[in-house]
Amino acid sequence: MAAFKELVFSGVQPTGNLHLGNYLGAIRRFVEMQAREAQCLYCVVDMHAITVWQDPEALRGQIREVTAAFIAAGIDPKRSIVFNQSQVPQHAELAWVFNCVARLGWLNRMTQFKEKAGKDRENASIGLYDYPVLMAADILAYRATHVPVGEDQKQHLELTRDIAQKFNTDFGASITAQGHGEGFFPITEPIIGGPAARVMSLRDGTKKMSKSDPSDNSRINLTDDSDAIAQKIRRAKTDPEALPSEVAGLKERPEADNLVGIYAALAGTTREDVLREHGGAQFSAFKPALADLAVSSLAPIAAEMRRLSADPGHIEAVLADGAERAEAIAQETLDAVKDIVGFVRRKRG
Ligand code: AQP
Repeated sequence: MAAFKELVFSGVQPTGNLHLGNYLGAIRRFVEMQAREAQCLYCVVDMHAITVWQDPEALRGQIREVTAAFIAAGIDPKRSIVFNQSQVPQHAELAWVFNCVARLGWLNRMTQFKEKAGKDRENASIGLYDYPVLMAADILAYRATHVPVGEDQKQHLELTRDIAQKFNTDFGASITAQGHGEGFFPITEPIIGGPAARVMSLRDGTKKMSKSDPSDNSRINLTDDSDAIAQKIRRAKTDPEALPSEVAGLKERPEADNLVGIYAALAGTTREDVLREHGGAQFSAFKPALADLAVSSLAPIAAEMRRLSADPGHIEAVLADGAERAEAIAQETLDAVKDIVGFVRRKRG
């Protein structure tokens, strides 16, 4: 592998209903990262998806759909490595080692597990509980230095950093003895931010836009056509006031704040700039402007996703090629981890 200064890793679950939040908070940032002096790996995290029930036939389609969304949004599978997690067994293998590094108390603090398991905690899968440890393995199998994610993943990224730190400390002497210098795993930097780090539901500005929201009107799906996008924005919940002229005026106005944030992210600008232009406007004027912007940004992606999805063979070839390239990097890490931990391993070549 060519020596890159930065190694970028991120993933998206193939759990259906890819939406504007996934696009603005994650996928579009993945595309931006390609322009940096970095090796980027973008993963369809199917092993994470099965922590809650997935219909097998639907799952296969969803894996291809997320891959198509990556490419349609501008990820170049020749420059970046695009693959699905289950084709690279080193993720699961490293997760086991990390299960023995991470502490129960750390996982007990994970708010996403509490939200997803809800009241029926006893009935949640062990995979759902262990999700953040597998996520740490996804990232650290490539010793990734940067991870672009939405704000909801902040706590999981902190856990990844804790696991890397503890591994480096616990095995410090062995790491040095094996010739790896100071720390073996990097303390990965999360890349979170911008006006759309947390896109909210169009029906309730206090709730995250989410794939699993039963109301389709709560989100703009990446597969929505122009009419559906415009209609969902028209119907989006708002308050009766006009837009303020300054960002401070969006406080306590979650729906207005959300729509202004979406506009800013789509236009590649800031909330301040949007309010400079639209401050004082009623939603009856702002919503059509937002709808036009959303349609012109998203409709070409949906059309390209449809075109790519018509050729599943091509998508599967992209994933196979990506898996092979990803595995070569991950295997190097795993070999080193086994030596550091003290396993006796089969020597290669
Ligand atoms: N609303 C959001 N705003 C900004 N970023 C978001 N992301 C998710 N929702 C938003 C980011 O998208 C990336 C992929 O997310 P994921 O598919 O791994 O899982 P998720 O967060 O579980 O997606 P959902 O839509 O929220 O699904 P459910 O309904 O199952 O909870 C991540 O970088 C995430 O931060």
